[in-house]
Amino acid sequence: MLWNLENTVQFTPAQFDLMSTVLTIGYAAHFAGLAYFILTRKNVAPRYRAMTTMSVVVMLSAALLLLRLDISLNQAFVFDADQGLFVLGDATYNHGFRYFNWLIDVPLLLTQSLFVLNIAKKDLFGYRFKMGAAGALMVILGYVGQFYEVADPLGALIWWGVAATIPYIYFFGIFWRLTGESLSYLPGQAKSTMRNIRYLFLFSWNLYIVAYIVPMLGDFGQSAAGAVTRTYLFTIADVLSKIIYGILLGKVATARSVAEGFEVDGYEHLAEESVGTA
Ligand code: RET
Repeated sequence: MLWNLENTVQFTPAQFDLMSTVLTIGYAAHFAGLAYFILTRKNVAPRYRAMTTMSVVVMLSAALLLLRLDISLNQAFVFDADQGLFVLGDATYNHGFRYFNWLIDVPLLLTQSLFVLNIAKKDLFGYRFKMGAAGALMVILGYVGQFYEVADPLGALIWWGVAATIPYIYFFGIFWRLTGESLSYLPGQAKSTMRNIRYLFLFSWNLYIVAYIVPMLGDFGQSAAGAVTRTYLFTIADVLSKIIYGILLGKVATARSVAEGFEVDGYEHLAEESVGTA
C-alpha cells in the first residue's frame, strides 16, 4: 500500500499520538453510537424502525473498520530510537478500509432518510435504487482515485475527483429536494430538526471532499502534518455525517411518532406542540 500518503512520511511521536488518538476516538464514538441507537429504538413507532436499524448497521460497520484502521496504523509503524521518529516497519498502512466503510455506509445513510419522509410507496424503490447506486459509484471512483494520492496528486486525483463528483451532485440533488419538500408537512419540532439535518448534511459531506484534497496541497499535503490533518478532517466528518445525523433523524422519527399518537415516555410535549402546527 505504498501509494497511501501515510506510508511515505515519518511521524514525530506527537504526530503519531495525534493520529492514533483520533482514530481511537473515531471507533469509540461509533461503538457508543451503536449502544445509543439500540437503546433508543423503542422511542420511535414501528413504521420508523427500519431507519434506526440502518443507523445500527452503520455504527457497527464504521466502528469495526475504523478500529481496523487504527490497528493497521499501529502494525505499520515502529519507533526508530536513532531518529526519534515513527517509521514504516514490515507492514504498510491501508487507508482503503475507510473506503470499504463508505461503500457500506453511504448507501445506508442516504436511503435511511427516506423513512422519515412522506414518499409514495410506488416511488420508494426507485429513490432507494438511484441514491444507493449513485452513492456506491461515488465511493468506488473515489477509491480508485486514492491510489494516485502520492504518485500524481494534482492530475489523477482531480480527474477521479471530478468523476466522483457527478454521482455526488446527482444524489445530493435528490436528497436536497426531498428533504426540502418535507419542511412543508413535518410537524412542529420535526421541521426545525429537519432544517438542521440539511445544513449538517451539506457541511459534513463536503468535509470529505476537503479531506480528499489535502494530498494536493503541495509540500504540506504530502507531509506527516498533512496526513494528520486529513485524518482529523475525516474523523470529524464521520462523527457528524453518521452519529449526529442519525441522532437527528431519530428525533424527527420520534416527533412524527408522537404526533401520530405513539406514546413515548418523556416526549408528551411534542404531541401538544404538533396539534397546532401539523
Ligand atoms: C470523494 C472524491 C472526490 C469527490 C467526491 C468525494 C466525496 C465523498 C463523500 C464521502 C462521504 C462519505 C460518508 C461516509 C460515511 O461513512 C470520494 C472524496 C464528491 C461525500 C458520508
